[in-house]
Amino acid sequence: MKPALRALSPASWRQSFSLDGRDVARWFPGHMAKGLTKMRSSLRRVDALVEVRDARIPLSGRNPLLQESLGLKPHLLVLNKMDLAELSAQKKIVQRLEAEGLRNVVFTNCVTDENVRQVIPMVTDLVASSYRYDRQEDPEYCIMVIGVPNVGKSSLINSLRRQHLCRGKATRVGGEPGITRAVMSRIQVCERPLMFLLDTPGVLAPQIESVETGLKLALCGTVLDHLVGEETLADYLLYTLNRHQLSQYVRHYGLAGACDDITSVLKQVAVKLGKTQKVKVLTGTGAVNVLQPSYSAAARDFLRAFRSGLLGPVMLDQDVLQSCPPSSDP
Ligand SMILES: Nc1nc2c(ncn2[C@@H]2O[C@H](COP(=O)(O)OP(=O)(O)OP(=O)(O)O)[C@@H](O)[C@H]2O)c(=O)[nH]1
Ligand SMILES: [Mg+2]
Repeated sequence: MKPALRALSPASWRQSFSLDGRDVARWFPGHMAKGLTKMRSSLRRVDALVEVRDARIPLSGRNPLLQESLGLKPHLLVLNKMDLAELSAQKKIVQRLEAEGLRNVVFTNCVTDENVRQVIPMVTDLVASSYRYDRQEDPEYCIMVIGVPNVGKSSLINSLRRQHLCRGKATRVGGEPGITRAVMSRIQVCERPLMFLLDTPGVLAPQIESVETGLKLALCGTVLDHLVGEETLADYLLYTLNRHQLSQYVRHYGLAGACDDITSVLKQVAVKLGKTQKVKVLTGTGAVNVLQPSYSAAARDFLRAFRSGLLGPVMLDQDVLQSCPPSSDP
């Protein structure tokens, strides 16, 4: 009988992910530092900040640097990509954010525009309650959209324009981090009230808090995959799915069972998808080409399937949430 997968029992699965030797510092490209300097200098012109985070990492997806240098303005937190997030602990997430001083939070999906209509009323209320002077004298709102790369900042701007102006795209969107490279000019998103948004490039902190936080950020596509290594990232994804008992990947790829060994999983995925590569092998009679599974192509497919929601919704910050002190609420 062919052993399709080294199907280990969950009891023998990894309890932690081996992180040694990974240099998270290299994941911070230079253009981000420039973006941050430009954002600081544009800060005077803005009435409030809209911070966008990936709803799958509502806590680890923060950039402490942004809060430190831009945190003096009224602040709305948009937890975007809610369609990809497992939100059964939504109340706990909101409580935890409140404890960090983030009281204005909205969950959105900028592809389907879900909850996006709540953003402008929340921003106007926030501005009205934060400034002493009468806004009637200053009918324009200028808001800066901030966040780590690839969380949907530009998508939010486009979604707001669809909702309030019935107009199309004003700013470029893409599946990779680093699509927006410069602090853009003001983009109108609403007529009444007259509101302009400044799109900004995604900025990661040069020192990511821990390698695990770095891997979560990478899984959500905030750094280029090759900087981390596609197979490493696929391994962290497998470890995460198994730890959260999410076995949709087994059905998606028609595997024999859940497994904690990335080499076995990628081999099966490559064979199922027909992703093979020619490799020269030296034999006694000379070199011959043999077809081998392409582990890197399988890793890319595994990551793509996860990021497009095909492996089911996840909450990557479950560990951080579980480490919360119990709520004092009844
Ligand atoms: N599933 C899902 N995908 C989304 C959502 N919002 C945005 N995206 C996708 O996420 C990717 C990144 O979106 P962008 O709007 O370019 O993100 P950004 O934050 O502006 O990225 P940078 O400019 O690179 O910092 C794109 O492929 C979007 O289509 C959402 O709510 N759900
Ligand atoms: Mg952008």
